[in-house]
Amino acid sequence: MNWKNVNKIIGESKRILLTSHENPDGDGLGSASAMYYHLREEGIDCKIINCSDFPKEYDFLNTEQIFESYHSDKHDEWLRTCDLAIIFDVGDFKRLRKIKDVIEKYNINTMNIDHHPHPDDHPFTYNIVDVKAAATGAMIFEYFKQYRHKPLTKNICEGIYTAVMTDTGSFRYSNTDETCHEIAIVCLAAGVDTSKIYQNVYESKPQSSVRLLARVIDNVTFENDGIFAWFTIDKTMLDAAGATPADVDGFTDFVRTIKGVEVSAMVFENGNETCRINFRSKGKYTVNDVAKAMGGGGHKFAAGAIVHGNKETIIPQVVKAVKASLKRQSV
Ligand SMILES: [Mn+2]
Repeated sequence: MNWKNVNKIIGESKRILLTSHENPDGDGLGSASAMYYHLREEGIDCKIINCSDFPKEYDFLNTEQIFESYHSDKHDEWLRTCDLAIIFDVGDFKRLRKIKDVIEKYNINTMNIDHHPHPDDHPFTYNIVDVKAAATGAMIFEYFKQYRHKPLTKNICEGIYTAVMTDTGSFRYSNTDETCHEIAIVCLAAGVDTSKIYQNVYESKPQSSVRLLARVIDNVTFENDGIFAWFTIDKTMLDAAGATPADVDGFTDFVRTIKGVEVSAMVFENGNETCRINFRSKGKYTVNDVAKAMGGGGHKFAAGAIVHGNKETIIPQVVKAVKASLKRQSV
């Protein structure tokens, strides 16, 4: 990883936009806040501006109101004179939505820091990708280790810890490596309240989400002797539970925890002729090939796609594609 180059480019920039994908997760938000506090100390004018609203469960990262949601009236003047946009954890440039448009409009140089795979013909000025990293936050940690001359502050560590904790399912998933635990040690030493972060992220589920999960659990379908489990959610189920689309986060991970299940899938029909599909694997079978074939992408064991069509047409396609993929990988 060429962090020397990254450091040079950052050092030459005076005004830097930090951003992450729509509906940002702990990795995107934590990486951005860690970098924000670092750059602010370095005297660089920076802002975190995302295309989505800030998710409440991460409020502990936003005590200084450092996260902003994009509004052209409020931000265009500042963005017009940006030297650099650092993009965290994006997977696909399109997932920046309005931020992508404004980056293109003002011709801002882009630095993609990510652990998702990207094609060789990626659209970024600088593409810093490490698919082996458990989280984008672990890459930021590596950069600081090599090029930050002062110890990591508590603010910086809270971001990095959140990134690594959420992308490893609290240090449980198969991507959890030595670096993740090394990061945990450094963060604990810096005074991060790890249990507070855990409670904020994982023990603050809205009742609506749990009511929806109850309906999901009742409707899991098992295929291939229980190796593959899938479920569907539609607008009617969402409304009956008083839930929002954000409430489905983590459901596919949950179904994967069932004994014998190697691959889980969700088909979420959101009422507008599109379905969001999520795939999760315990680690024996890859799932990003299927996601990619459907126009999406992701990691080997956690991937997804957004597909046009209603659930009646999409479900058979998903089931068929996963079964074919399992068969291919079993030989
Ligand atoms: Mn990530």
